[in-house]
Amino acid sequence: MSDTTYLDWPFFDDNHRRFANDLTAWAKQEIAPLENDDHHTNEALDSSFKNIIKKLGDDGWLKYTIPAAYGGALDNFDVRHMALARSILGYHTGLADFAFAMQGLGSGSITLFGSEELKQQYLPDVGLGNRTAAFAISEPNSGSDVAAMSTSAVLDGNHYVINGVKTWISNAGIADQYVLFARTGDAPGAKGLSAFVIDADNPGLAVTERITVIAPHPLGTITLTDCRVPTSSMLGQSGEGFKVAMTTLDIFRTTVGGAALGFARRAMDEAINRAKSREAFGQKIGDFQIIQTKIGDMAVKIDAAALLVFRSAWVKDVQRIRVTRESSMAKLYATESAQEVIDDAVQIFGGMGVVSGVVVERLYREIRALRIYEGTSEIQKLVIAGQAMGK
Ligand code: COS
Repeated sequence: MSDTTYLDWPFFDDNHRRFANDLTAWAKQEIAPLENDDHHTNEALDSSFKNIIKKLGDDGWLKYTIPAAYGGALDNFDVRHMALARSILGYHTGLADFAFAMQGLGSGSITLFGSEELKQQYLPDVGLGNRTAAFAISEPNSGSDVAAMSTSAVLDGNHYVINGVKTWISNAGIADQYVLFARTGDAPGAKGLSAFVIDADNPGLAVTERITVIAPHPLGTITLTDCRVPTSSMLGQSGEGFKVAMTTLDIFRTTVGGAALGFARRAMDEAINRAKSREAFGQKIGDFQIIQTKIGDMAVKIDAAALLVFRSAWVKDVQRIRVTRESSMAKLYATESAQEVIDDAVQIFGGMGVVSGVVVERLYREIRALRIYEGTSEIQKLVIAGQAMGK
């Protein structure tokens, strides 16, 4: 049983504690049995993923990804609820964490920058799980360097005509709508970008590739060919796209740290059970100090990561200020340390740790992408250095 004393920290109020306890009980009942679902084909993966979204939607958990005015559970985004949710769901399966996360990331820019009409149109169904959301920013030649994107949106009357390719897009092929970033202006780099919301059934949008990754989740490439979207589907103002993307990522990077925490806690629990049951040289391996030092390191890393994640969430929720520095620190440390915790758990399992289907083997694959998506660890260090040096 995981340590839950972190819930007593002053970052939380009783609503968070109740939420965490209720979601933990629900996830044990509804998500834990799905841990070993078959994801070997895209069909099996998609069906498992849609099942999870439906469960999360039916039982009200997706309401924490949108504001109350549009059917959400709380007046505003509460990063602490979202980070707790990702941690608790991620403890059981990366796919459940990911389903929750994408509803938030994929609709977050609409919540933050959308017109009233767009919010009314999209958010209620996202919160119910009736519509699946996606966030399309990366391109074949523009991942970390967002400002180098080449997808173009050209004004034509009261429409924009979008052409380009977006890749590594989570939920490609499953999503009902995409928040998509494109170049609208002559201004160079970050200044010429704008954000749009585009329906998946727009005839100018096609899913042109499905990408298979080490920890299965729906991922692919979309191609926009003379894709016409009304000017009213723009999020924020023309030229504000980079700000829309970065402001959204400032919120969701903290929750990536939350997911990493869930993976790390699971790995530590698995490692402790293994240490207490596996015998070698005439005693339980957990009686050897060399194993105990690994467990000690895991516990410290997990608490340090939790402090950074919930500090960042608290600053955003309570102080309501920009958290670029705090969210980058939370994502960087929580994902990197979770990778170390999981690697040690695999080591404690020995040969069993690399057997397909064993939990720590799955976690070893699950954690890897978190050090890359929504800004690599190297990008987080640049952002933190920029903030520290007063850039
Ligand atoms: N919130 C609001 N505005 C921001 C911001 C933030 N977090 N970060 C930058 N901006 C603004 C800056 O203030 C600047 O505005 P002005 O020109 O008006 O001053 C503008 O955006 C450009 O900022 P800058 O040139 O300083 O860019 P940065 O160096 O801050 O950002 C990195 C560059 C590499 C950090 C950024 O592109 C990034 O995070 N890349 C990774 C993207 C990513 O996560 N890719 C994966 C796809 S998402 S799954």
